Amino acid sequence: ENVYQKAGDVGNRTLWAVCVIMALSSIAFYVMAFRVPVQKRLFHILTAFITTFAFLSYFAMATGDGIAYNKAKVVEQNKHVPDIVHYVYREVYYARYIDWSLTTPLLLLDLALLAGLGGANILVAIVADVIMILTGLFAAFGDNDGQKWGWYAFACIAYLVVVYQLAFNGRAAAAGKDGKTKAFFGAIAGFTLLLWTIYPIIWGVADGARVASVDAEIIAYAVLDVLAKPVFGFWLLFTHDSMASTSPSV
Ligand code: RET
Repeated sequence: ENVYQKAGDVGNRTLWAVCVIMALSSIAFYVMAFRVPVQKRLFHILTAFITTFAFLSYFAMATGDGIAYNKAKVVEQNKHVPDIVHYVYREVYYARYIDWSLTTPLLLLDLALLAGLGGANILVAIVADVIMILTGLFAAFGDNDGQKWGWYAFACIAYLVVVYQLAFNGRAAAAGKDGKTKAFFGAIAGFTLLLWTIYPIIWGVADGARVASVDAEIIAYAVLDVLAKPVFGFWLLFTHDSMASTSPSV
């Protein structure tokens, strides 16, 4: 017998709730962008785009777009009877990966500009990040364990490159800035790394091992997404607005 793992009412309502949160925070960020001097506006625009992409992705998922099934073969072995083969179909919300492939580079750019990270390091961080998301997408559609966890392993290696760029090169770059910027970069980059590290764990128990239900997966990502985008954004913009001069020279 085939088994289907899909979202229920709780999952769907959660998707709608996050869709509304992303829409409202995008509006707030665009309004804030108009109110700051143009030299400070780059952070506001970046951050507003991040929640705009997330809004579009949540609208897709809440209305049933950007979702596909991944089929996995499950073989039950039993000593005395022939093997029983059945298939488990689980929803994969691929709209997330489209969102993440655009928004995680923008989030990194926010942090890189805050720290004053150099061009080569920014490029390495962003390319590694895109590799992480795209290999994660292939992992989500892998149809056997070797393929699924193989892609997952590549994604994790790419993630370590991102961590290295932020934690070492980012911090080194920020050390050359004024005390307030330095301390703020330490706090917001630490917050980011903590949150981002939870994503592969959720993936592992949801899409990976399929122990978590689709509703639980939706709720977990919803909490993380709200912290990683709107909460991160308000924190960054309010702090940045109150600083004398940390605007990037672009
Ligand atoms: C995947 C699975 C493969 C292994 C790794 C992953 C990392 C994902 C991350 C996502 C961050 C998303 C954010 C979204 C904002 O709303 C693709 C889950 C390492 C770090 C910050």
